[in-house]
Amino acid sequence: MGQPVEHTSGNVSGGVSQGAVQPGLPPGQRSQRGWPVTHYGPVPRFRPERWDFRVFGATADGEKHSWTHEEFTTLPYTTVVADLHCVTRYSVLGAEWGGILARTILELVPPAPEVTHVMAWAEYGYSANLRLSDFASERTLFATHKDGELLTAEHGFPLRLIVPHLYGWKGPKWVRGVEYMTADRRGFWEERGYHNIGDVWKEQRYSYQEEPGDGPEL
Ligand SMILES: Nc1nc2c(c(=O)[nH]1)N[C@H]1C(S)=C(S)[C@@H](COP(=O)(O)O)O[C@H]1N2
Ligand SMILES: [Mo]
Repeated sequence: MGQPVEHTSGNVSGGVSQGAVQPGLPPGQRSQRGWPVTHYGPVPRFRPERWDFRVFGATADGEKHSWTHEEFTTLPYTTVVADLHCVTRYSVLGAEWGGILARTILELVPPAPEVTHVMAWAEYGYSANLRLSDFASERTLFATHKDGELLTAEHGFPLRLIVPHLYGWKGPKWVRGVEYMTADRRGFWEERGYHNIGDVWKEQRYSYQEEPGDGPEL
């Protein structure tokens, strides 16, 4: 097998807008009309009776917690307006995401004091590591909706993570859980050449840009 690559398909007919960089666009990004679909691998089928959302690892009480789909969707619903920035340089601007704040999960299942990072886990073993501070951002959201409508399967239904200030790969679609970690560990793309932190405003795209302390040895 060769190196995996991000694959974008569908809904790209609007094309990339030309002209001046819009204010508010992170460096090296251009505005994309429509909403492309970008991921590696197949779209999983949602089976509500088998779906759960798990929080595990270094929880404060040492216990794992899980919600059924029905339970999870009764958690408090919030909206966050945020752009989606793919490291392949397109940005989808002004989306209104609806769902459950990551902070709500942290309140319901507090991490142990020594937790520094989390791993967001999705179907088929896709994963993305985040600093606890990025996960705990007041704008980090487990989204069920975009612009008032349920997510479609290819965009992550029933649940995806949105971390507005990090590149899109840090937000797993079809997310199924969070692991609390007491040390950093690389996720799927972070092991395959993408930056361990992935801040869009610092343009942290690739692992070769990492500085000492940005991530575990590759
Ligand atoms: N499970 C999973 N989630 C994923 C990916 C993936 O390959 N698998 N790709 C990420 C990348 S690189 C981007 S840019 C966004 C794209 O989201 P979209 O397809 O809804 O636009 O999803 C992210 N979430
Ligand atoms: Mo991406």
